[in-house]
Amino acid sequence: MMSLLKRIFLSCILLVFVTSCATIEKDFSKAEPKAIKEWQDMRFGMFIHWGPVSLTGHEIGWSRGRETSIEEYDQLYKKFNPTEFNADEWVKTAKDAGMKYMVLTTKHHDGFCLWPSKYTDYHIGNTPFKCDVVGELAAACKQQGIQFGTYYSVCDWWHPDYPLGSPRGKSKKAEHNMPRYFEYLKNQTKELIDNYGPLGLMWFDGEWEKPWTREYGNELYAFLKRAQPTLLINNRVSKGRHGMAGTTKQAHLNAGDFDTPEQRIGGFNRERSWETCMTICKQWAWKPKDKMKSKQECIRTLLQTVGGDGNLLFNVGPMPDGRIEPRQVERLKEMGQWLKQYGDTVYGTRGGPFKPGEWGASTCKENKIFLFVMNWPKEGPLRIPVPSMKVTNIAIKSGGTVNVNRTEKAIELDVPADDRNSISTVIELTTDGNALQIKPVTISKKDRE
Ligand code: FHN
Repeated sequence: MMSLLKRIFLSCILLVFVTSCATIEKDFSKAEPKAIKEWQDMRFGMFIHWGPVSLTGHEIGWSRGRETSIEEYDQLYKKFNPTEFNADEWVKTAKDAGMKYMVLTTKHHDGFCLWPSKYTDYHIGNTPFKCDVVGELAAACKQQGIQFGTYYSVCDWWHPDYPLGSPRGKSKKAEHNMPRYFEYLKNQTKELIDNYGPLGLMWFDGEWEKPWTREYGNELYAFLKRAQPTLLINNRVSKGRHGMAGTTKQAHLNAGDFDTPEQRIGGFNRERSWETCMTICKQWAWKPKDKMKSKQECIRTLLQTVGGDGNLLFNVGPMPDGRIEPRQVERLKEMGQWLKQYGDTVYGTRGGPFKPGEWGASTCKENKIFLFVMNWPKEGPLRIPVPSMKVTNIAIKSGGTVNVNRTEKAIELDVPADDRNSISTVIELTTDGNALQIKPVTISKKDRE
């Protein structure tokens, strides 16, 4: 009798253990659906890479021990006095661009903190400027209705406890203590939530180096989600990121709520949230006379990204005096003007059903499909495959006329040359159902010829 009871008791314990493991396993790719939906609907955010390194015009983190000696780099903060910094201005620039959220490098690979952290002296409070940049930006975002997020680098080439140093994380530090560094990292990230939260998202980076493990990443993810359940955390918190493609391998094992393709537009994917991060110039941090993307390239990058069902995190690198370069502000304003006219084709939409390609891209919302035609066939109309839902109306949103011819297999669209928009001709299809139900299709080259 006793052995039977004992067996039943033990099997109950085993069942509870297995279930709880399964539950813990399941949490890793879990973000609050409402938080992810609201973030996806925003579609467009500002990335900001800034710190004392802007005094040199070289790349943040990477130039430490390369273009700038480690000794010199680590003393830059003593000269950092960006008196033109105005958080309200930065947030206004983001809003004028049509951006709905912002992510600031609170600590990059160089270890310098843009907030007066109580866990280190290497922070903005010990510069001539003293101002709590993170705090002022968080407050300005709240006041102007922009969601605030923080970038935090897992690798820290300055901190004595993190095992690797500059240049490029190649040098080993004599004395290091990774468990103690992990505590420092947890304390700082919790400090960011406690002092400036609730945050929209926490954007981790620098996860690729050996000292960081999947276990650290998954523990950190769970720790921060307990601190703020609505927080979104990118896939670079753990070890699943596949290089610059930014996609997650083994999502059930690697924590992270969204993928992070870098300096490229991610592939069409409605199954897993993703966000392309890209520079408006070439360098992440400010560089004098850096090459800046044209208006057409900036807007098309946004449309190709949202057409693939992704968000775009578009980066500026403010100058050492605290201003965002006027020419970058102007470029962002041009994006905002386009979004003022066509924002309803971007915000709150989903990518597809016509997948992005050489021709252009498309988005959809309820019974509307928006086509962004960027390259017309050399001759004849653009042929789009007849979607698996009736198209009840076709109209051009970007002015002029659109000539429509329907065949059994295709809807042929043609717009007179004078009515074609050099950035994107916008055409609206109305369907007799929810366009999101239409199976995504590719517009192949032969469709276009
Ligand atoms: O090394 C960083 C780089 O400086 C920059 O912060 C980008 C932004 O996504 N991330 C890393 C490179 O993948």
